[in-house]
Amino acid sequence: MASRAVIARRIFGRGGLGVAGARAMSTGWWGGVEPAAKDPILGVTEAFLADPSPNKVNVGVGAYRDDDGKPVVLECVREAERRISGNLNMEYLPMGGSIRMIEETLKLAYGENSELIKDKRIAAVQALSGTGACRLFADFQKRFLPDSQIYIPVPTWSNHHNIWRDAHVPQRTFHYYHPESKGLDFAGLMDDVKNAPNGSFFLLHACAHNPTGVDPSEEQWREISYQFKVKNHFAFFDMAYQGFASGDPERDAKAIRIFLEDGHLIGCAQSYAKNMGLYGQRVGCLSVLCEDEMQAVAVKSQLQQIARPMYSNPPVHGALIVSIILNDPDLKNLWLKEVKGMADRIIGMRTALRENLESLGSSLSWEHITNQIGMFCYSGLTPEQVDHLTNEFHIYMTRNGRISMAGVTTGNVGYLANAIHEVTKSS
Ligand code: PLA
Repeated sequence: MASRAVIARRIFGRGGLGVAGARAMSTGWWGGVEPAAKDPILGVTEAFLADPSPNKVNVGVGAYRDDDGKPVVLECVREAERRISGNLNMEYLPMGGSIRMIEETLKLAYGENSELIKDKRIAAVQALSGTGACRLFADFQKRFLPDSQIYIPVPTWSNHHNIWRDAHVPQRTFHYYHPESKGLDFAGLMDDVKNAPNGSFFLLHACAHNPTGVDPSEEQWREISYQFKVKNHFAFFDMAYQGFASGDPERDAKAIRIFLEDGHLIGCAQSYAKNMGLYGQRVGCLSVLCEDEMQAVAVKSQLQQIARPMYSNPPVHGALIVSIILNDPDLKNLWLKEVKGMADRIIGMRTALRENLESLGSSLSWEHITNQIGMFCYSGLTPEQVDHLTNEFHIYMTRNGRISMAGVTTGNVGYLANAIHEVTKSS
């Protein structure tokens, strides 16, 4: 057998590897790489897929299923695909993505007749879905305001922490959820807003907060916006579930509209993963509202420059689907109907889960299941109870007790309720 040195000479020539190369070779190139921790959300899907049990239930990741538990391609998307078929130009999009898609996407967040859009005050680029939009913003924040921090709600979508960590933006937290009341900790939130240094960055969930399903009321949003004005804070809205809170995307943009009425300069991440079911197409948008058109041109050019060395330009197919749907009034109406259909099925499952638990004689209160909104139920189950559900009943959810209501169906709700009752009845 050839020695490692001989192999190295064969691969790297007479000079061999040099000192650094030899050291790397002696430990293997990646000898220092430890396995990464499992992702708290996507790791649940991996575990679910590996489980051979026929009874298994996945209420981990927030991916909508129909009442048979099947993934859904919306009718409006199918029609858009039919129209694309055969005509698709697969050339690169510009660095900033599809202009037509962005125009329609901004209307959803800022309003159909927004003056801000007409005045071209919004710097917007197509992003790799909501995650990519958040990451692009975090990198932009670091590049142009390197000393700034970001305030993140407790709890939040776990990936928010990773995103701002990898962008090297220091993180602070603010109070959001009250575990006893299973509602909003409004007093704690307002205190944190008041006590943060003037001009701080805050990450806000525009609607259908993940994981808690608890949103501020309209009145509370007005107070938050007012206090942001007093403190000159910057609001960055992550809007990953527009349409899933109320069934109506327009109503779900209310928090953003309140901030706009009050004259804030906001940032916004939008995603079509959930509300158009385009999960794997990775289509979304990052927008930054600027003081005037000139500033918006500059900001957009910088966002594009951040994108260029990372992925050059965003994918074309999903953007085309969105443009076709939103530019055709009939298809747009069909989309709105389908979003409402998804939201309504989830609301129905909230009622069913609660009723099932109550009819099993659970002495605990399950009112929060129907009070919470959006895709998730923040059940209050402990990590140990979740482990119990997974190990004994093959029910998969994140260890923070979040149940993706989008995965609950008429067929599995009884089984789920019974298992939850079993693991909670002694508590
Ligand atoms: N922001 C929030 C608050 C989210 O919940 C999610 C997705 C995203 C952004 C990003 O979605 P996108 O990049 O696919 O547009 N959250 C999911 C999936 C649905 C995930 O963790 O990636 C979840 O199960 O929480």
